Amino acid sequence: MPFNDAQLTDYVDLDRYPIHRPESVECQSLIEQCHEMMHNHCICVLPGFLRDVAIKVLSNEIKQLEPGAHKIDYLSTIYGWMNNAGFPQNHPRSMLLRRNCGVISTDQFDRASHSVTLYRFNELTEFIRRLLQYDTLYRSECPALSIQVNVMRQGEQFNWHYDTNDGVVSFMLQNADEGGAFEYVPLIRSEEDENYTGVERIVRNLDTPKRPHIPAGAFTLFMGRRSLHRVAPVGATEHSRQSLLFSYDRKPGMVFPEKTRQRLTGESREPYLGALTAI
Ligand SMILES: O=C(O)CCC(=O)C(=O)O
Ligand SMILES: [Fe+2]
Repeated sequence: MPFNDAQLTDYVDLDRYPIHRPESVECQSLIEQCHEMMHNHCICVLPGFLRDVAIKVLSNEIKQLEPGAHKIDYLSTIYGWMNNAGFPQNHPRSMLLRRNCGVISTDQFDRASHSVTLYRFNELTEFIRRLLQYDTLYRSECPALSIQVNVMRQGEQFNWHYDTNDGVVSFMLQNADEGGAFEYVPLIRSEEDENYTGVERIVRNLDTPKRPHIPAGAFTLFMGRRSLHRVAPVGATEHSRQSLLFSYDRKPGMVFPEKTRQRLTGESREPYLGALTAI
């Protein structure tokens, strides 16, 4: 596939997912199905979204960058946006869970890379805007995290947490041979009720989370603000698990907070106790 002059059709299976014709009956029905998935499951998985050749070039490009990935490894609260001081030792607000993972940040990609090229297709942004039913949607302009790749090898995990933004878009590029499943519990919390009992039962393996099948090449849109989720520990595997994450916002020029950038690309082994917790 040529680097210059790349077309959307080189990456996305437009016969199956005609996102280039958003007003067409076919695309309207696709969007409707996606809304239904979001409504019923808080996640929309579109298998076969990327063409096989695109999976290959994206995955290879990321493999080249893997040796330079930021290595994060620290214990983190589930409740990163809150002040978690003063809770009893065994309470979910006091739990610290391991997050060890490789992260490739936006600045590590060549401007002409396949990952950047895919991110910059306006048709993709517009499709996601329609899925989220926002009036406007812009690609993030964060120099570090607008495009983020999680690369995970044996023994690595991205433990239970909530996202602080809604509607994270990811492309699974490579699954691990064993482990590394994306697991989640839809709408386990609300703004009124944290449901600590439910959270504790999940973290202590007393309840079973959902484990959607997400094959390589799938497009995923996930609502993670109220749905507890994790990437389970990766088992024995020849290849790393690679997931490519794209960020958007309703307003132009979105940049992630410095704290988020530090925690995802920095070297600190300090536990993350929460944004508002005095250390
Ligand atoms: O790598 C993934 O599949 C998702 C990880 C995740 O939940 C996150 O980065 O917030
Ligand atoms: Fe997440």
